[in-house]
Amino acid sequence: MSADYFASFDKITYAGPEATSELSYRYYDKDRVVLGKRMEDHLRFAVCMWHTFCWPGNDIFGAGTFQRPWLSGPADAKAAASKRANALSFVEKLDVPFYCFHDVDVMEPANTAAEHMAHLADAVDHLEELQQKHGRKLLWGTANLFSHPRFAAGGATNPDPEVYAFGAMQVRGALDATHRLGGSGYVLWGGREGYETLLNTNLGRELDNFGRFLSLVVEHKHKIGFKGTILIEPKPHEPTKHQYDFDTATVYGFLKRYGLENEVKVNIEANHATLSGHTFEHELAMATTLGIFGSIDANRGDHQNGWDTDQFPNSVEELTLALIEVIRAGGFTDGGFNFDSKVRRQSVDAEDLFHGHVGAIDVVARGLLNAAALIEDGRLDAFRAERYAGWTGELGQLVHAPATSLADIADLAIARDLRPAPKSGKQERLENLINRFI
Ligand code: XUL
Ligand code: CO
Repeated sequence: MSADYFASFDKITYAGPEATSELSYRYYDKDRVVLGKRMEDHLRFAVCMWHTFCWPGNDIFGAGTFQRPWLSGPADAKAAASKRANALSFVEKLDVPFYCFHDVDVMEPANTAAEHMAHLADAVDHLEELQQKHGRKLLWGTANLFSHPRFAAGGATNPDPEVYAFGAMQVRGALDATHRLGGSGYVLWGGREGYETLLNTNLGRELDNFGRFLSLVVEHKHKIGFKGTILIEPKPHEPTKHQYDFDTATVYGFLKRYGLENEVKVNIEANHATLSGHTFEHELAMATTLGIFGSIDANRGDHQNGWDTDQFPNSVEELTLALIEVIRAGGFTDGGFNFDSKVRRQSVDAEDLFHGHVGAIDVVARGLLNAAALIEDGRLDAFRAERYAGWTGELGQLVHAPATSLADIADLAIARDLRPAPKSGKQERLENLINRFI
């Protein structure tokens, strides 16, 4: 087995919609300018370490199915280095700019806090070299406070302050590493920050501990001069039954309560959005409206399954609707599209990793082109503006005038004998309009 697992693959290039090769981009043309910005700068694609390089293809009924050389031997320093080298080589082959990692994804496993810091430091030295060698960058880093048995009852919401302190050590290490590697952001996904049963849970204590944890992370970020964004990734449940970061609106309430709404933004994952009973575009629109839109984990769920299947995105419609919201948000500042997606357990070939990513990159790029065309067409935005036009008129202004009371508005409705007629929301017309651009 060659040291470079991806040696037999060529770099993926743009070949247009009529391309004959299955491993070419048909829509992602990184230098093409869309709405005044290069596609690469709009979309800021990232490959994730965990699903693509760390997951062996196991599930709860069976062992790993993937033959990745760095996963087949003992989990030692050599295996960790091979994994990192192959990961960065893969990102270069895809010709996308970024990757993302958890501390434990990139380092040799550790048994103690001191060993954790030492092994992470080795990994960061190597990643720094690899970033140079392959010309790739870090979109965001994070710490895994959910896999090790010590975190079964949470990290920042664990009833035991010693586990909290261990988690703080990991986050300090991962944030410092992200800063040193020039990362654009730092993510906290609280997979086990929640509870299983109220019978053993002190909700108020856990929320206060979690708020304190996040405040300490923000304080540390400023102390070390990290200019990137701190991001919370909402998810309603799985693995925990009730997760505190349920969705964007819940996270906003939490940030407000602890005075962090101007310091922390959200990393929105498509499959988490649908698990919380929302659409992907709802979560994006809510984050933009609340001023906390940061970054995206791109993937999709399965219409029949109620769990986080993390499949590669492949719906042009879903991505078109999502990209409309990203454009309305003014695009990313330091966020990007991280593929928090994994190939299926039967997709055992190295080539499957390319098919997954190439298709997903193209579907997002197509979403961008469609959304830009819809916005340039203007009919969608014009209808929405027209629907709310009354609010720029006399009555709308009166409602918002500070001196106006509820009684004033009620009296006006009586005095003017208001008999407002229902108006069509034109949903079917707008749905048809979207479909004409897909
Ligand atoms: C889990 C998930 C994580 C975070 C990073 O559902 O999305 O991979 O993105 O911890
Ligand atoms: Co994610």
